[in-house]
Amino acid sequence: MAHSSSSGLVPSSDISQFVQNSLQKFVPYYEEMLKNDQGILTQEDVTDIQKALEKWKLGEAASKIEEKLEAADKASLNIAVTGEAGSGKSTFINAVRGLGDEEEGSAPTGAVETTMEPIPYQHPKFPNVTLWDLPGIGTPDFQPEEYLRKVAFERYDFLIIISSEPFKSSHVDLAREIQRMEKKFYFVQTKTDLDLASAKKGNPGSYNEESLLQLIRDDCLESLKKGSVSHPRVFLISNFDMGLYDFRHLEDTLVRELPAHQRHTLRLALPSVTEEAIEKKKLTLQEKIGLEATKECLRAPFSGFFSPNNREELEKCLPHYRSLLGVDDASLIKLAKKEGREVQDLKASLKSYDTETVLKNNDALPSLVNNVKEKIRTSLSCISFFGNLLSTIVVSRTQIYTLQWHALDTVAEDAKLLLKKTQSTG
Ligand SMILES: Nc1nc2c(ncn2[C@@H]2O[C@H](COP(=O)(O)OP(=O)(O)OP(=O)(O)O)[C@@H](O)[C@H]2O)c(=O)[nH]1
Ligand SMILES: [Mg+2]
Repeated sequence: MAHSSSSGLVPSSDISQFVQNSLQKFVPYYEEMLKNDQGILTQEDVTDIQKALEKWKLGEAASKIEEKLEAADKASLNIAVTGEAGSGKSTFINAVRGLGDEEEGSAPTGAVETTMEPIPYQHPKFPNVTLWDLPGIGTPDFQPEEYLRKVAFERYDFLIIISSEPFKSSHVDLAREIQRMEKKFYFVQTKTDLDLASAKKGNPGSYNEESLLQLIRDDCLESLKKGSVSHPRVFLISNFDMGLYDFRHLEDTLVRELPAHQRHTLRLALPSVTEEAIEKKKLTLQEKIGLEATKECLRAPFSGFFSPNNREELEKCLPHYRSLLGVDDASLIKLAKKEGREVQDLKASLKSYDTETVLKNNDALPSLVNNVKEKIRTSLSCISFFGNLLSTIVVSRTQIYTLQWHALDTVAEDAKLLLKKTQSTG
């Protein structure tokens, strides 16, 4: 038995197995993702794709995936950063964009003439992501409603209210107004490094960082609740080292609370300041590789074969992943300068710059036809769904995706290594 298609005949047993495997793995994989507020598909999308697969409408399932991937790629984000003068708004914006305060395109910091207009700062790698440096709040005649109207609050996906000191009535009044306008907002207390340093100096014997941080958080929350802000979220950070304190929780909260199509962009746009952040970026990119693979495989039976060129593919995807994970040349030059080291010294131990070895390692992986399925299953059990695509006639297409997984793994390991190297000297 065979199904006919525009490009020829496809053995029905292959397609049948493919659809069965997809259904068996796709739904549980996304159930897990959705439970953790992750992924770029919504519950509705997953149901639509499932239904299409059950009805053997493979093209329809592929189109749905394509539509969602495109929406994720095109997603724009507008993030407002507000707070009192000198609280660290501009430094925060620079740090999130991965820029030092002195770098070209960075927001001016320190003693700056306050502007009355929001200033947009585009993310250097994600032009659709804009951070808006808002005029300072807290002047004696501060009117939250008028302020929000003037800064065009409806433009923003969410607002970050920054303070370097305990939150005051101006913060509370602003938050209540934002809440009334049904926008999301988060409180961020900067300069935590200074707070901790002075507490340590004052009380070196009884100093305990974790309990002090908890005390500051509790204090902040209490004063905000007293001001009738419902469910406030407070994050303590240092703009000088986003790898410390609560930045990672802020990052997770922001990503989790965004609509599915915007999560992917924000996760990738935030700086790779911890191993955890690198790992999460990797998972985001793996989901994308998996969905691309699924889409291609669903279409493959009707679009014929192609013969992938591994070297060409690597030369395309390695620089892309290096840029997304901060291991690209520009990032290395910046890092070397900051650390007072040579770029070559940083590069020497990185594997992703050696295309030949990446290629050789990929070739040395167990034979594609027989063992890639196993390899993917063991290296990433949560995405084993995608491994099952390999049991179909689409091996040649899948070869590219296997290579992308391998390239991404290599770059992520490099990013972690670089982080360790710079942390150990920092
Ligand atoms: N120690 C420490 N200093 C910080 C931190 N964030 C900002 N600063 C410093 O605080 C000063 C003010 O920071 P800015 O980012 O210019 O503050 P701003 O809110 O943009 O100020 P205006 O634009 O004048 O309203 C600068 O000297 C920064 O270097 C931080 O987390 N820790
Ligand atoms: Mg500023």
